[in-house]
Amino acid sequence: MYKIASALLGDAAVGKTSLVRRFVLDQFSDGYIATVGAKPVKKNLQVQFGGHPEEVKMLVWDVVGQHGYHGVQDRVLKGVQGVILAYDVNRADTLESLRTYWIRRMKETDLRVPVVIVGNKLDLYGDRWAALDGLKRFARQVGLSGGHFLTSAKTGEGVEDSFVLLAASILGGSVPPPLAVQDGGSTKPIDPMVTVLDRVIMDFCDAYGGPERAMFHVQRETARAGLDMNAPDWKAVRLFIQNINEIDRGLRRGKADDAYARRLQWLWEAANASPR
Ligand code: G3D
Ligand code: MG
Repeated sequence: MYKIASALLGDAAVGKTSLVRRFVLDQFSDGYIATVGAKPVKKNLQVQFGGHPEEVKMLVWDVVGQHGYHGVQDRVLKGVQGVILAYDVNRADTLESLRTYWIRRMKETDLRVPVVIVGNKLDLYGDRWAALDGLKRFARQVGLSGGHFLTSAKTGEGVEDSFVLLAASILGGSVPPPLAVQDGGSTKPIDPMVTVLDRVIMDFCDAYGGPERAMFHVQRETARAGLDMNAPDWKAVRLFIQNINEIDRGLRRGKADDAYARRLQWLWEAANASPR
């Protein structure tokens, strides 16, 4: 039994959570809920390797797509052996983001692992040949030697194939050449409130023994605080800080007060940097 860890990266709403859901549960549901932080999802699968089928336990991190969560995104990337980069074939900007943001994140964490690119929501796109053409051209431009697929989380087309190919590439163990990033490509300005929330989440994860244990609480407490990851409002962030402080208190009384003060200070600084 092989154990591998991977991450699914790409802009908000391209369909990452839906792809994971299709892959793991073979289900699709409408209803957008922004992914909080990063969610670990596991699936056992069979992969052809060395001429025979191998049992593989695959962990997929469903990572928040909003730009600016560098702490969460980079932390997850440090522990993975492969990446799926996802975009929406109906939104050209989400393909461009792979180059200007997501491949850059991989570079900045020195990640040299197999990559599969998927162009999702094919079911909504009229011309599959044009879509495939765009995907191939992009793969060539960034120097991707691995694989690429058009997918639909809705119909299921291409989804399993993408994950299985990634798993096989990881087992294969070859180190691919680095992907090309856009030189000096400017990314969109980052919401300071996103930066604070990212910092608070990582601080909590460190206190709580790492993201795999902590993210469950982060998920629950952001929901309780009514926090929108894509556009966090400072009042909701403050409520979130209060909520996780209750958890910290139960965990390590002595240090909880320091952590609370530190996090409120970050929030205060950011709120003053950007009056809203
Ligand atoms: P994210 O995790 O990348 O942010 P989600 O994206 O998986 O939450 O999906 C965002 C929206 O796109 C959801 O719809 C979801 O149902 C839809 N979606 C995801 N994949 C596909 C697909 O392959 N085909 C179609 N037609 N829709 C897809 P809503 O409507 O809830 O915003
Ligand atoms: Mg999601």
